[in-house]
Order: sequence, then C-alpha cells, then structure tokens
Amino acid sequence: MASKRGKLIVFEGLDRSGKSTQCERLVTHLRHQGQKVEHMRFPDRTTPIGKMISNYLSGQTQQEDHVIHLLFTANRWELAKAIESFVKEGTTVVVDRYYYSGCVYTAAKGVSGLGLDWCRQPEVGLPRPDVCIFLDIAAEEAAKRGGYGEERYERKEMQDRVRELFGELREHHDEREDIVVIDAGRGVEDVEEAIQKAAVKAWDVVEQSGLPLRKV
Ligand code: NYM
Ligand code: MG
Repeated sequence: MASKRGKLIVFEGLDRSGKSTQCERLVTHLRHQGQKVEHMRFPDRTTPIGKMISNYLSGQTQQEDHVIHLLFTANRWELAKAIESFVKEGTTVVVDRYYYSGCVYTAAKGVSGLGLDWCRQPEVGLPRPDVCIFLDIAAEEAAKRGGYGEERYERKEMQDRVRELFGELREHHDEREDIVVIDAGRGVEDVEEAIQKAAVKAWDVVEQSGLPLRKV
C-alpha cells in the first residue's frame, strides 16, 4: 500500500475559546491511536519574527498595521516548508491558529484598506488545511474564562468583530468548505468528542479521495 500522507488540522476561534486545551487533547488522542503528530501554534513566538510579534502583542512595541499583519504572515511562511515536509512523510500537523486568524484579527481593526481580501493575499500559497475546526463561543462567555485582557486585541469589542469576521470568512470566501463550526460553550469533554468526530470525517475524506495537500 502506498504510504499515506499526514493531515493538516487547524484550530481557530476567539481568545479563550479553548483552542489550546482542545489542540493538546486531539494531539494526545491521535498519538494514542498510533499516529505521528506534530503540534504547532501561530504565532510561533520562538523565531526572531515571532519575538517581534510577541513584543507587539504584549504592548512593549508598536508596529504599523500593515507591518504587523505581514509579520504574522511571514511567521507562517517561515514554517510552511516544515509543514509540507511533515505531511509528506506521514506526520499529521495540528496547528493552534493559522491564516484565518491572520485575516480576521487584522481586518477587525477596521483600518481603511485592510479588509479581509487584502489581508488574505499574502497567505495565498501556504499549505491549505484539510480541516479548520472553529471553536465557536460568544465573547462574553470567553471572557469569563479568566486571563482575558492581558494582550492587545483581548477586548470585547475587538473579539465581537473577530467573531463576525470569522462568520464572513465562512460564508463568502474560499475557505468556507474547510471550516467546521463546533459549539465551544459546552463542557470540555463534549467539545472534545465533537472535535474528534469532525477530525475523523475530514480524515476519511482525504484517505478515500487520495487528495494531496493543497495550497491556500
Ligand atoms: N493573531 C494570531 C493575529 O492577530 N494574527 C495572526 O495571524 C495570528 C496567528 O495573536 N489574539 C492574534 C490572535 C491572538 C494573538 O495568539 C495571540 P494566541 O493564540 O493567543 O497566542
Ligand atoms: Mg491569546
């Protein structure tokens, strides 16, 4: 049998939607099943570009809005080859945030000329997820989960707008077919179960169709 490629699975959602917890749970689950899994997150704050992003998010530095947008994108491009290689050699890559966040967080600032379409352009050509699991929760609910408001963008008005724009991406853009919405307002185990179902479904589609890893 031909060796199978890995899958590219992305988690998205508002801050405090439970992405990091659920990402870890899925990684653990897949590893228990004997899969080779690599866990990544964006921004990847360990690279020189990632450090610039981290300093911006913590408020230590300022960046012009186009510039910080392109730094977030560059941070994905610096890992694009690694993602492709992992998938090719049969390792599944689970990613905590990806270019969807890149588009909606910048667009949510409401800066003239920085709409979703502009924001998406520098992402074109990145490895395209086999599935994007969107953990849906209202900003008020997410805010109750603690630790909210420490970083730039973690304000209710911004989060409300981010949620609306995720909705726009799902309805009007090419990524709509990749996105599965999961109600993240439930208990951790219920959310986890829904995620596993969505992952299995996407997984089977890739296996049965022999679909190669595509590009955004
Ligand atoms: N963020 C994340 C962006 O604005 N653009 C991006 O491309 C990405 C990947 O960074 N509030 C924002 C969303 C978050 C913040 O992410 C930090 P995290 O997952 O909270 O560390
Ligand atoms: Mg955060």
